[in-house]
Amino acid sequence: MSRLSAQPRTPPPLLTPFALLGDVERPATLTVADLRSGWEQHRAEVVFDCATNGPQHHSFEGPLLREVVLDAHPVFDARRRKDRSRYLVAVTGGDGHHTVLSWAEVDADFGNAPVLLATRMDGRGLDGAGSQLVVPADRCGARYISAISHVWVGAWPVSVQPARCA
Ligand SMILES: Nc1nc2c(c(=O)[nH]1)N[C@H]1C(S)=C(S)[C@@H](COP(=O)(O)O)O[C@H]1N2
Ligand SMILES: [Mo]
Repeated sequence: MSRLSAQPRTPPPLLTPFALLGDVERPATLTVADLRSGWEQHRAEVVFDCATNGPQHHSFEGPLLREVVLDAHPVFDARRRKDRSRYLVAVTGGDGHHTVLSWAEVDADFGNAPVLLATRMDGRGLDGAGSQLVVPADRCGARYISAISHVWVGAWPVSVQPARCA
């Protein structure tokens, strides 16, 4: 038996990437490793309430959602606040659970919320599980989408039809 085949085999870690898509010039497929190496990592110590399990305390690390989304070049006019304020960010988990944020919640000129795409939870890498959305100011845990599969960015499709009275 060769030395190589005698080595214990550790299977390569499963990677769970997500798709960053929508009204962006540069759609991307990003793994947790990409999120860790491509952007500054921020830390958040959070407590959120879960209806089934009670309060959860966690420490998360990862890039800011807005920095990752900006690098995909959303098609808004970056210089115009009013234009940026029309956009939404929808985040979906592998099980279909999803949530919507307004772009303005995370935009530094508006809500400036330090929402993260986590790469680590409580010191453990999320490479296998997939990234998790971290919304530090939320009291409830429902927007902490785990195993993220899609991040969609786009404008609310406003109908400019005049409202009609019945
Ligand atoms: N993908 C996915 N993420 C999810 C959920 C879910 O059902 N699917 N539940 C949310 C809810 S309601 C809570 S409270 C937090 C924490 O839930 P847990 O403690 O069951 O992990 O995860 C959130 N993230
Ligand atoms: Mo929850």
